[in-house]
Amino acid sequence: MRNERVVVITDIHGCYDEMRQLLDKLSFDKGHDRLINLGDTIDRGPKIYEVFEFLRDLKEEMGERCVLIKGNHEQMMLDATSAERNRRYKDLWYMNSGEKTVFAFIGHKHRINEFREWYEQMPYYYTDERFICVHACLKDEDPEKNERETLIWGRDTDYAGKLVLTGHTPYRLPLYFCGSSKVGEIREGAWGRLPGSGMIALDTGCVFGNRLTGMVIEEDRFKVESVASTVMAGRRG
Ligand SMILES: [Mn+2]
Repeated sequence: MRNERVVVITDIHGCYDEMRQLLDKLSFDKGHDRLINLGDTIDRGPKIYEVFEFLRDLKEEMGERCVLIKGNHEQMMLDATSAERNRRYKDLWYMNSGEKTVFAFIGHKHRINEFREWYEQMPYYYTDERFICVHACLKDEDPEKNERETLIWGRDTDYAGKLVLTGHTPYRLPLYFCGSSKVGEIREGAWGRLPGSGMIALDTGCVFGNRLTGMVIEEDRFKVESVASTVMAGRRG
């Protein structure tokens, strides 16, 4: 759709209040905009269940205009709660704050296992004419030509293919990478022209006490905004 605004958020990790504040700051309109979340909705933060409920209801209302991409944390949860219940997967998830998610759901009289299918349906990437969205990174600009590990866990920054929007690796500020030598900070609150190639990294470590950052795209222009975290600084990883 030609005039559809695209709103991109990432790495919410249970930071419900900051997510709501950021969506307001980006003038998010669920009746008309497209919302893309780049994954990692669960684990670590204070209001994991509230984030789930909010995004589930939005997806219900918005349908295809709400794109919820899978991050490594959703993947770890799905692996840990699958029928095989592999001990190694459970250990990996719990080492990455999985218990916090388990207890957040129990605190609301639910088990996260009830919603496995909802999380399972999340795609690994989303492609638009202008950009690609993925949780962690791409090596090849064709998402299908990447290993799943790259899509959800990768930390490469030397990508120079078609523009990709990512989260996963927290930086102090939103950054633009292109190839092995180019890196620059993205200034907030100002409209800029959408680059054709490279990588825009939007995770600014809200759950670690820094900021939650999002982006709005209109035609070939974009703007980045952020809100302060209310989480006390903690362990990184
Ligand atoms: Mn991640």
